[in-house]
Amino acid sequence: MNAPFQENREAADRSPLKVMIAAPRGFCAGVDRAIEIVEKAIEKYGAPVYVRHEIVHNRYVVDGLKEKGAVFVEELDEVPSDMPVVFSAHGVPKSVPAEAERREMIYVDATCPLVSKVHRQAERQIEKGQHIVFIGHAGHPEVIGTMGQVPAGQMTLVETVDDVAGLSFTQDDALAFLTQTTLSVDDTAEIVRALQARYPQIVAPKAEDICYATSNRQEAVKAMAPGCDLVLVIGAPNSSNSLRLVEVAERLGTDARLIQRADEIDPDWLEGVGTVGITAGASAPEVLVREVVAKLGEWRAVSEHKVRTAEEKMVFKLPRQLTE
Ligand code: 10D
Ligand code: SF4
Repeated sequence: MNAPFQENREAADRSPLKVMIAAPRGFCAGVDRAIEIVEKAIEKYGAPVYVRHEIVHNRYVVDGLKEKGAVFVEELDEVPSDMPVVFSAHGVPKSVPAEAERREMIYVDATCPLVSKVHRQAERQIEKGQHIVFIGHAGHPEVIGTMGQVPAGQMTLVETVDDVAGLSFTQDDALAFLTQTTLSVDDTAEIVRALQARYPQIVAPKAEDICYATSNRQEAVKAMAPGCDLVLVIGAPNSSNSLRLVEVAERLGTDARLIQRADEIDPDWLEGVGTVGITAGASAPEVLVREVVAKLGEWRAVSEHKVRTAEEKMVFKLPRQLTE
């Protein structure tokens, strides 16, 4: 059989696959800004520029910046004092910039302004004498960063409704709550309800701490998943907002898989599947979405459809030290 004939036959055999693509998806304004900060820091100071923690939770992004001259480390003590360092978008405890100042280092803070907003609220609540109940996932860098804005013992972490039941505050205690920016909107609402039921005096944040990007991406999956047999979420296993997108789809009864790259898709997942939904976490670049669609197109006759639930126009300014 000659090669062109075989190609035509394979194309004819490929059964149709409807590919729904959620919007908004992928990069948020805080991630765009953080990546640009690293690029601009390399331009300004020259390579290498150190970055404390993955700038955002995405291996493709991190590898791309490594090629441009970024060196990723987990802790500041891994950075030589005469080298510039960028703090990741997730934020850092106060002790980190304090240590950089003590060592007279050049540092650039890429903490997302929406995470910094939560940091400032935490400071204000402590000034008012309120103990903070913080809703978040233990061990996540944003949680470590936010809890590190206040003196030890002044913020208590809760992860679940059960944790709220285990709190030993009374209704006479001055309490306030704050949250991580990348939580499940629905789970958080339940935890907040439990807190308010036990502690009616608890002070809520001025505005929702879960950010616009997190809630928009969850909303889009809610609109898309019920019409899909399978949802693919492009994101890393350590990406909180991406993991939440998998949960949203699963709770609607749709199978969902977290993948970092197209080569992780097992063709068996597509058995009996007529419609696949695709979304991407806030740290996953669009090029990876196109890679996934192209991979599906190798196996099936793909038709693409958008499911848009919101428009996003948010842009954050770069720190002045990189624009002057
Ligand atoms: O794990 P995550 O969702 O907090 O971070 P990721 O780097 O995946 O996405 C960007 C979100 C940030 C920096 C936290 F707001
Ligand atoms: Fe900022 Fe939200 Fe993006 Fe996090 S997910 S970097 S809080 S915009």
